[in-house]
Amino acid sequence: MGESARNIVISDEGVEVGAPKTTSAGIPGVAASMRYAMAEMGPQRSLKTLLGLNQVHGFDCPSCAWPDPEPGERKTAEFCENGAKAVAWEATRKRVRPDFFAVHSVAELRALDDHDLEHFGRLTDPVYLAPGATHYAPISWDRALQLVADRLLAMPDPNRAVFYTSGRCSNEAAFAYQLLARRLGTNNLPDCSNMCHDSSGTALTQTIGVGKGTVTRADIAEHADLIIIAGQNPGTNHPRMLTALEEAKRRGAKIIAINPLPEAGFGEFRNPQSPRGLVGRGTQLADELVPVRVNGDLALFNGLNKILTEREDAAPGTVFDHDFLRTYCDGLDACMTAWRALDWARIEEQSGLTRAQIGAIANYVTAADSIIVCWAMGLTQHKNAVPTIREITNFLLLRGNIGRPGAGPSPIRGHSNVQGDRTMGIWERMPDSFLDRLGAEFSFSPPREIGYDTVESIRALRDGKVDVFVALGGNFVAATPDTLVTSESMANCKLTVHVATKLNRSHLYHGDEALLLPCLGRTEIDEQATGPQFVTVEDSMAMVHPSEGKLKPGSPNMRSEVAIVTGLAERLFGDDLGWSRMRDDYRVIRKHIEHVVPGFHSYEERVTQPGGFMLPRPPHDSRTFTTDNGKAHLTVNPPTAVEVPDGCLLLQTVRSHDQFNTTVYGLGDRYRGIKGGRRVVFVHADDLAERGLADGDIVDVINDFGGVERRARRFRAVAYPTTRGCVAAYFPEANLLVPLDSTAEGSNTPTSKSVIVRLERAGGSAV
Ligand SMILES: Nc1nc2c(c(=O)[nH]1)N[C@H]1C(S)=C(S)[C@@H](COP(=O)(O)OP(=O)(O)OC[C@H]3O[C@@H](n4cnc5c(=O)[nH]c(N)nc54)[C@H](O)[C@@H]3O)O[C@H]1N2
Ligand SMILES: Nc1nc2c(c(=O)[nH]1)N[C@H]1C(S)=C(S)[C@@H](COP(=O)(O)OP(=O)(O)OC[C@H]3O[C@@H](n4cnc5c(=O)[nH]c(N)nc54)[C@H](O)[C@@H]3O)O[C@H]1N2
Ligand SMILES: [Mo]
Repeated sequence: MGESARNIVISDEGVEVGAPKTTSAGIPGVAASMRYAMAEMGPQRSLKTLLGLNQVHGFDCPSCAWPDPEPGERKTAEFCENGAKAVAWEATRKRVRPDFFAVHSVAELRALDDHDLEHFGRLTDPVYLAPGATHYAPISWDRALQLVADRLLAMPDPNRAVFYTSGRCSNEAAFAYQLLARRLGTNNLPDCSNMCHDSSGTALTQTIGVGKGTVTRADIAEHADLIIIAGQNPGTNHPRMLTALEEAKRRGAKIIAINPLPEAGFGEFRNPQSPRGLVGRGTQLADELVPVRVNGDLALFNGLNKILTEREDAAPGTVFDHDFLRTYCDGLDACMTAWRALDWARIEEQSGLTRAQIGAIANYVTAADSIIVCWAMGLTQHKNAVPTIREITNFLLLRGNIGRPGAGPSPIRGHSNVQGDRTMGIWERMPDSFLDRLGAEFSFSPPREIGYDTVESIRALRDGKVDVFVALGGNFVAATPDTLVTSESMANCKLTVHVATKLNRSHLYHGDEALLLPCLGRTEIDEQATGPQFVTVEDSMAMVHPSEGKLKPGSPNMRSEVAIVTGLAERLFGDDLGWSRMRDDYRVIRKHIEHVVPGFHSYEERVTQPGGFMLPRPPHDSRTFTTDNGKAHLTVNPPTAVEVPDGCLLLQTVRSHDQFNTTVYGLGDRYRGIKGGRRVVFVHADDLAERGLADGDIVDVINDFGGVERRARRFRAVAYPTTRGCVAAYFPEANLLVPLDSTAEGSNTPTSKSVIVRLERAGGSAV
């Protein structure tokens, strides 16, 4: 559809709807990032900040986990539109000082939306909400940390504390934080990963022995013949990936996007880093856009593997890599038997695709020597997410697409250091080998009982089993499912504590007492007793590198995450594990990491080399599979799909182009043609018509899981080219529809991409 084909319509709710875009980046992208930077930071600060972004001696972008190019190949402006927004958002000159809280009560702030809350600016000083108080009030760091320690020590059982982490914190802060929790005696370390790539970690560990992807940026840009991108919207969420895809296209690689939405990032890409991209024609990225039904990927990959099996049966030795399968894998026979027996009618129904459409993908597959499959939340947030990703592993193993250039599984991570936080031990179920080494390094006995993940934490909060809730970043209340349940449950705590850069909804749903502790962000200089410190992070491709802020801290009273965590630990335990030395000199923490975490030998030396170093990933490095028997496992994953009752639709919750998770930069979604509002639901025109609805109608979106009505009110229906029967709305506005008790089997990730809903015309009559 051309951009002028649909008139701009302003709905009752103030949303303007235009046509979805078919091109990405280019001048509009540059203009959008500059507008943000100037508004938040002004000209000089913008220049200084943006030019330090993702450079060898600069700081790591706080946005996504996409890797940087090799040191010599980085551009002066090595950032994307959305990275620039993330940086501007953090480096803003706006401040939330204690007098702000004197004026605005918690109740008053609750009435504001997520965009407004963060827009007030950076938190500057610790503030405390006393029992029964209506306003946060200033408190000294000393009293604040002592109060947290007192409440933690007063608990009858360490498991009555929950320590949440969001994926932005550094390796050093994460390591100190998990050490504090375990020294206290609990593994209650839920994190954003529980809602994100846990299904990937689970499936990959089961099949190839390591819960991470096995490819590098160069594999995508320089080596792969075919790149399949399933359930990921890189144009918005990993924009620098488009540059790597462009490089791949220009040397002749093929790209297939599997997605119920025709995302702009798969169309023509105008690279903002090259003159050609700014003025001339761009590069068409996707060769095929496969409009899968939401949650249809397990059926789709089963169908694909079935076709490959049939072609192998017809001409033995021509399709599968038998040498590889014999040497490195087991489970092939059972899989082939299962694939041969599959029924096409069922695959077509579940995937929403015809046999011919899946056959067309198979043609690309057999023509490609090396294949990478990339994926993100479109695959991980479903009930059958783990088997879906196992089936993708099957698909790759069949043709030996792992552990060689240009081939392998590539879960594309979300938060910039979410992968590193896991490596550092932020996990409710770290293996005994890690706990043994941690105990030996610090001469204590870490707890062994599995802790709460995110969903279990909410249940425990709801059931009154948590006294103290601490969050190192993130926005627990807004990011998690069943918002109404979660927000109410927080009131069951005695104390809630948030270490944060900016005000958000979670700070307003609190326990009997609450604390907000303002921390430094990535962009800022972190000065400790031994001088300025850098921190380290791990990207999606397991590259570990330093990050060093360049800006003067936003307030003299902000502290680094490491200083806050170690400061709390000292008040809890005295200086028993050398907490003060860790705070004074982060090299001390890195030395401990070197002793405890595999792959970090000579950490200090290697991480300060330009570009950092790559962590070992045995399948990538040497086709070694650290499973129970040393083989990569092919597994039988019978196709399943969510059954949608008559009249209902399957809702997926997505990110707009103008947000980072619950951080809402602006009320638009340029690529999908939305301006000035976020309460929209994207529905196929025929699905609207079938319900007697039309584009522009205002509807309630309702989920009835477990016999409980969850109603998201007054969304503007947008007629959109999504797959029939599938609808989309934005996260976090739609989170109140995501049932807490609907989670992925094997990973317990909330099923944020398969919510069964019905639409009702707002104000009453059912449709
Ligand atoms: N600018 C920006 N960057 C970000 C983030 C952000 O919010 N803003 N968030 C970060 C984080 S934490 C993460 S985890 C990543 C998320 O990155 P993405 O996973 O790209 O994020 P989503 O917006 O959830 O997009 C999901 C995509 O999957 C598709 N999809 C939905 N259901 C299905 C399905 O059943 N099958 C298939 N094949 N596709 C489906 C949707 O149409 C959409 O294109 O991005 C990271 N980067
Ligand atoms: N319905 C639905 N729900 C989802 C998803 C979905 O696709 N659909 N996606 C899920 C996914 S993939 C994820 S990762 C989670 C995200 O869940 P979270 O990680 O909990 O949420 P964020 O929105 O990323 O957190 C934003 C807050 O982090 C704080 N912050 C920012 N920078 C820093 C910093 O440097 N240090 C500290 N201490 N704090 C900082 C700010 O106060 C900001 O308000 O949400 C999940 N929820
Ligand atoms: Mo994520």
